[in-house]
Amino acid sequence: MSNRLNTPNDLRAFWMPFTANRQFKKEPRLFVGARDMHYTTHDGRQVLDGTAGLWCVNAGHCRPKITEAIREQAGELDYAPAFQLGHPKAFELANRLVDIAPEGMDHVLYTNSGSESVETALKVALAYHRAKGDGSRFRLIGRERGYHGVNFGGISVGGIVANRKMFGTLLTGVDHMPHTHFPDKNAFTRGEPEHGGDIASELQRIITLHDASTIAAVIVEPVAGSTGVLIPPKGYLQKLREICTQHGILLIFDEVITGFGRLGAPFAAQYFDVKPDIITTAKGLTNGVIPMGAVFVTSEIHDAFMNGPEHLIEFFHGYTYSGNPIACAAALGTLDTYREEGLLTRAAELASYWEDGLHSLKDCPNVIDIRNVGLIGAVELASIPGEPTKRAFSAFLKAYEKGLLIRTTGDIIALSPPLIIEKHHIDELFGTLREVLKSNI
Ligand code: PXG
Repeated sequence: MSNRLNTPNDLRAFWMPFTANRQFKKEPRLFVGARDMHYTTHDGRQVLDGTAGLWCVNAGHCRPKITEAIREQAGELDYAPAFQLGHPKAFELANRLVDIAPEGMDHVLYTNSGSESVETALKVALAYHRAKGDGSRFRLIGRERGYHGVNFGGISVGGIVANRKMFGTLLTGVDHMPHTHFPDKNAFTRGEPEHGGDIASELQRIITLHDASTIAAVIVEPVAGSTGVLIPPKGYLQKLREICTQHGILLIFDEVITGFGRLGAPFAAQYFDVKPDIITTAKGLTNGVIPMGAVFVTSEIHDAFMNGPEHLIEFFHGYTYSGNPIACAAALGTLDTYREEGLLTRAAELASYWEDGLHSLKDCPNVIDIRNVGLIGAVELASIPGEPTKRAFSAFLKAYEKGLLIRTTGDIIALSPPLIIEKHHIDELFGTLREVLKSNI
């Protein structure tokens, strides 16, 4: 016992998520502070945040409005039961969210993460058809290389093999569309690729196979993030929308990374001008500071549940922490910060500068593709033969040593800085990344 109490910094007990635990614990990388665009490491170095934490710290770190909102709320109302009771900020926040959402997305359900937002959206979709008396629509369609969190619904509709293969049979009644990555034709495209929009017609093939009357919803990330940044080819999302509409299938946009200004509009639905029926969010909702997600649905979906005796619960779903007061306060502080600093559209102003900086890396060794949209960028590297992921992971470690935080997935480097980034940070980021890529990785 005394041994335990005496070892507060022993790293063994914490089994870290999505981490090479043994490598990490040999050479730990700990952050002990953060402000605006930078982290402070445990050995006292400043690290430029090229990834907004994990795509979530859109307003930058330790922003005063958010910190203060949390502090005040914690002293005023710490928790209110989420079921059959409420508190004012949950309603205020929902109204504020609906105001910035695509027109017609008029209702919000709260969750605690992106994964929970996805489960919630899939359940809403299934229950919606059933509430309308169309209960034969039980199938869910996802996409190869899709990432929709780590819970069972999400990994079932998701298409990242490593996240699925260990976990048994998953949900039944799920099918997948092909992914949209065509490196032979689209490598080094700036923005939306020309080639590949037609692949959306594969959805029609799947519908023909199963019959539309069995399909509840299609879920896609408008820009696939976790798999290594795949930008939708021109016309692709529009075509998915048309096909879903034609067959009475709900279209869910998983905007956990694209939501809250990442592309230069509040949501990707607005950026691409394609309106889904349901939008899932999390991350940027609270600037990553407190776990929280939100699922937006149309009035048509919401209203389909609002029938039967009024004392009965309309939808049997929710979480103890749905609309937690401190999370709501953090989200309101975040929305205030976004509004005051114009952050939900700032990526649009910086996108071309960002794009030029990113594509200037084209001549670096082992770079086989570069992709971008809004304030998202990806640099794909040739794998070391027989050792996939190693080159990008070495780049991650080198960048960290040189004071830059990047993310890697497979042999792809993904970048998604806080939306407060300035041009001189962009210069520094790509300057450091150039040095990393030119070193012997
Ligand atoms: N949907 C999408 C589209 C996501 O990107 C989730 C759901 C799940 O969210 P939670 O909050 O349950 O983690 C995500 C999460 C990366 C990376 O580096 C991406 C995510 C999480 C961590 C790292 O690509 N996306």
